[in-house]
This record gives sequence, structure tokens and C-alpha cells, in this order.
Amino acid sequence: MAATYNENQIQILEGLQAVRKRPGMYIGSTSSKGLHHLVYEIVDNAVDEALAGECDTIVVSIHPDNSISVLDNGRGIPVGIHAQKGIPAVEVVFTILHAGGKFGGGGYKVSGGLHGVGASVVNALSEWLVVKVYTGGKVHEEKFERGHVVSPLTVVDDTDKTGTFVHFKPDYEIFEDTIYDFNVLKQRLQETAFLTKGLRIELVDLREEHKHKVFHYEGGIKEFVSHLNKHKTPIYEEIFYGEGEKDGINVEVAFQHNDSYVENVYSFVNNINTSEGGTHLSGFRSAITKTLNDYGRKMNLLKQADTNLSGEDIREGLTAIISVKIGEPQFEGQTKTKLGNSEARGAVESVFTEQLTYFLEQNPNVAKMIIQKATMAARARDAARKARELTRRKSVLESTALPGKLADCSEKDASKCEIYLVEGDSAGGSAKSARSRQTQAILPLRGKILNVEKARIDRMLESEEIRNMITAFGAGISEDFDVNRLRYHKIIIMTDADVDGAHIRTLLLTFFYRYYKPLIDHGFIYIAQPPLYLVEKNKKKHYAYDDRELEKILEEIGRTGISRMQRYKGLGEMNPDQLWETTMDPETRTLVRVDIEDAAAADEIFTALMGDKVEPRREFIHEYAPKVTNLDI
Ligand code: TSJ
Repeated sequence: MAATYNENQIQILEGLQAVRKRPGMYIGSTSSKGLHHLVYEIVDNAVDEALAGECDTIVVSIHPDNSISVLDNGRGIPVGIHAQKGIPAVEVVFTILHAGGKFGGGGYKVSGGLHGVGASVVNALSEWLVVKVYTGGKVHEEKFERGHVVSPLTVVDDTDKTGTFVHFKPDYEIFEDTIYDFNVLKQRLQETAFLTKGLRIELVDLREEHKHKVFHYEGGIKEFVSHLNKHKTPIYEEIFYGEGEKDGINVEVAFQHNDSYVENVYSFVNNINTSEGGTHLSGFRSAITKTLNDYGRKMNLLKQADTNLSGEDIREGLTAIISVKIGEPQFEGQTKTKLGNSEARGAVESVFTEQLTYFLEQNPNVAKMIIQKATMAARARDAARKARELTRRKSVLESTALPGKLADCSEKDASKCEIYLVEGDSAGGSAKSARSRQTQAILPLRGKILNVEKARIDRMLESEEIRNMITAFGAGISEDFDVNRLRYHKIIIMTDADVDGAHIRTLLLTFFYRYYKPLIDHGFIYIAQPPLYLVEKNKKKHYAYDDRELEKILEEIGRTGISRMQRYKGLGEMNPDQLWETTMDPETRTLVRVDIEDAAAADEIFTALMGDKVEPRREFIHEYAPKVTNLDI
């Protein structure tokens, strides 16, 4: 039986009020990330319609007032009266928490990104929101303000089209950041398009620049792999692609090896990036290892005396996408991005093994290249193991195992210890005088550490800067890694606020991303935030960390009578007291914790800048040059 109108109103108000009171609980944060998350929540609903086979185009527009509209050509959200709630179904979608996906059956649901909430949350956090539903020959329109209905559902026009249009303006009383970043939306929407083959997603920027991008991939994740390898050199031409269904789980896999030494494998569940992996990823890993070893034995590519190729060796230089669609995904792990469903392991194993076996038989040259590369990787790994054993024995013999450049802290409890990785010896000197000796260690790093893209692990260990870091951290690396031996629970990258500093930061993040992922997963990696400006007035010092903050300070204290205004070019320009006060004092400093997405982005930028190919470098400069001055590459 339908609840009474009043009961429903109370429930709705309480629900939406809760969202406005604790927005972070529903969208992660009210920072730029949360602001962009609103768009994904809406778009994901339209993607569901595409997955149901009912829509093939989605247009996302950024308007001059930083409002967002999303239009699809699906069936249109149902406008009939909802049986239990007694209000139009479309109103239920926008006013009742967790109402998404309650009508219509069948198909998989994209569960709305990481936090899986939906349209009502976006509505609650929007200054205003307008929805137009094109269905049954009519255009139905409803309007809301901060979650409340201000204009009930009415027919406003006739139409021969079907679809849904949602236009909203985020409530800038709630969000700290108010400006949409075209590139951030572009990245995510392109990924969504890759994962939903055949779906066309357009992104239009109606602010000053009038930018327009179209993402449409008939090949789906096969084109995704091709895109990821665009800046690299594949070792064979064919890209593997397989798709199938088992136990109600849809499985898609695509891969291709390149000549680098790193693994680039991304897994998704219902279009959500599972950065912590899970059962689908482990199913993929065991299947690719077993299938290639079986094939190698059968075709005598592996000698009788050879041991089996390890998974790690087979994945050297591997770029792969694993995408599964599953009715009731269980997400686990620290960031709820690890798939727990045990049946997904078997589904991926079975679908992928069968199609990979067939593929290898059809493409024996590909099989040969993969096995050759893996055999070489195994040899290099062996050499590295021997080299490591040697350094370990050495460190037992030598009395001072820690690097000479390290100014260590006296505290032994790792959870209280921090290590600052500082660019250059002069800034390192300042940091050593500035630090709190008990808990803060300083390790100066010289120059451009090493291009890890082009180095296997054995070569990488030859770099003194890298060895110093590994020894100082104390937790080993790759197979030897043991987080319990880590000597510092905060590893802080402190570089100059210029292009060189950004470059070294990118190199370090890439190194951590590729060889120390668990440190990122544990949240142990941070970036220090040195100020960009010093403004002095009436003997009082004000520090600004970006241009916006500088403006704010100048507005507050007035622009006259400023005795000194300094733009810091490097950490070296600050005396130790200033460095302590602005950047290192745990009481007053700001640290930015690095998450896996930041690191993956660094990795991508890094590949574009450092890879062998010239073209991506040009594209990169073209794209980012206006934002960076003196880009000396
Ligand atoms: F949820 C939302 F408001 F955020 C939103 C939903 C935003 C956008 C841009 C699109 C959509 C949306 C929803 N597009 N298409 C749909 N489809 C349905 O809601 C729908 C239509 C018909 C049937 C049916 O069984 O006939 C079922 C559903 C779920």
C-alpha cells in the first residue's frame, strides 16, 4: 500500500538533509574530486541505459556558469506514478536516497562509481537541477533547488524523440572548488567509452574555449589497449581480445605486450576501476601464466629442463584490460576497490583460457614473442636476485648499512618516523638544519634520478639514488618487499615548485607506482607543499601556496605598504626557519597524500615525456604548455 504523502515528505527531507550535512560520506569529499564525482553519478545512470541496449549516445556539456548537463537518447526515466511512493518515478529517482536501479529488471548496473549513490545525492548537493524526460511524444520537466521540488513534473512540449536530459549546478556553498576541469572529465569519460563498446560519449566545453571531444570505440577494450600502448613499442601486432559469459558473469579481456619492462594491467567491474584488483584479476593472472606455460611445453618452446615461466615474467611489458560485468559485485579492501566474488575467478579463468589457447594456436608468432620475452625477464630477475643477495651480505658485514647522505632520525618506532626526499644538496642542507631530529630524516637526491621506464630492475639497482632510497626505507623491493620492515610511515617528496621539481616528483611517483605500489596503497607517500610566495607587511610574514591564495592575502591585508614580496624559485631560497615554519612543521604544514590515481597519472605523463617516441611528447607539450612556463623539454 502506498505510504501517505506526509510520511514520504518527512523521509525525503531527512534523507537529503543528511546528504547536505555530511556530503563527504556520500561523494568522498567536497574538493575538486567530489565536484567531478557529481558528473560521474549522473553519467553512470545514462551508461546503464546503454548497457541495457537502449541508448547509444551521451552528450556531456560544461556550461559557462560551471553547471553540467547530461543528455542521452534512451527510453527516458519513467514518469508514471510510483506504486509505493505515490509520486512520479522520476521524482523518486531525484529525491529518495539509493533509489537508483529499482525499476526495470535484467541487465547489469553500473553502481555509480566508488560510492554508489546516485541522482538524489547530486540533487541534494545542487543549487538547482532540471530534469527533462522525452517519452511518449511529450517532454516532461521537473525542477529542484537544493533537493526540494520547486516545480512539479509537467508536460512542457511535444516531441518525437526519447531520452533524458539532466542539468545541474553544484551548490558552491558546499564545494570548495567551483571550476570543472575539462581534462579530468575527458579522462574519465574516455575510459567509460572504452569500457562500453559502441557507446558514443561527447564532451562539450561551452566556456571560453569551445572544446569538443567525441569518444566512440567499436572495438571497446581492444582499442583501450591500443590507446595505452600508443606511446610504446608493441612486440607483436595483434591485440588479443576475448569475450564470453559464465555463471551469469560477462568477461572481456584484451592485451598486448610492449618492449618495456613494466606491467600495465587495469581491471574493472561494472565499469568501476578496481585498483586493488581482486578475484577477476587473479583469475586472469593464473590463466595467462598456465596457458602460456602449457603452450610453451607442448610446442617445445620451453626446454624439458627449464622451470616454468613465472607470472611476473610473463607480465613484463604487458598492457591488459580485464572487464567483468556482474549482478551483485562485492567490493572489499581499504578503498572498496577489490572484487571479492569468488565465482568471478573461475569465470575469468574459464572464458580467458579457452580463447587464449585458440588465439595462441592461430598466432604462433605471438606466442613465441611472449615466451621469448618472459624467458629474458626470468634471466634478468635471476641476475637481480644475485645482485641483491650480494648487497644484503655486504650490509651485514659493513657497520654502517645506511646511506652516507641520509640524516636519519633518532626515533625507532616507524609509525612516528618521516623521511623527506629532498631535491638537491643545498635544499637538503636547509632541510637538515630545519628538521626535528627525533622524527624527521632527510635524504637529499641528486639530479634526475633514473629513467625507470627504460631500465629493468637489475639496471635500476645500479643507480645510487635508487639504492639509497631502498636502503633507507629498509623494506626491500619487489619479491623481498616487506612492509613490516619499513622504517618510516611517512615518505615525503619535497621538490621545488618549478618545472624541474615537477619532473623529479613525476620520476619519484613513477618509481613508487611501478616498484613500490604497496607504499601507495598503505597511504605512506606524501607530497610536501612549500609556499610559492612570501608577502611581508608591518614585520608580519604571510605565505601563499598558490596564486589564488596570494590574491586572497593581498585583499585581506591591502596592497599598500608591502615591504617585501618574494616568489620562491626553489627550496634553497628559504632559510631553515622559513622552511620549517612553512613546509616541515607537523603542526602547521600541509601534506598531500598520494593515492593510486595520482601515481597512475604521473606514470602516464612520465611515459609521454620520457618514452622513445617523439610524437607523444609534442602532443603533451601542446596540451599542457599553457599551464607551465619555461617547460624545458
Ligand atoms: F538518474 C539520472 F537521473 F541521473 C539519470 C538517468 C540521468 C541521465 C542523464 C539519464 C538517466 C536515464 C535513465 N537514462 N535512461 C534511463 N532509463 C530509465 O530510467 C529506464 C527507462 C525505462 C525502463 C523500463 O523498464 O521501461 C527502465 C529504466 C530504468
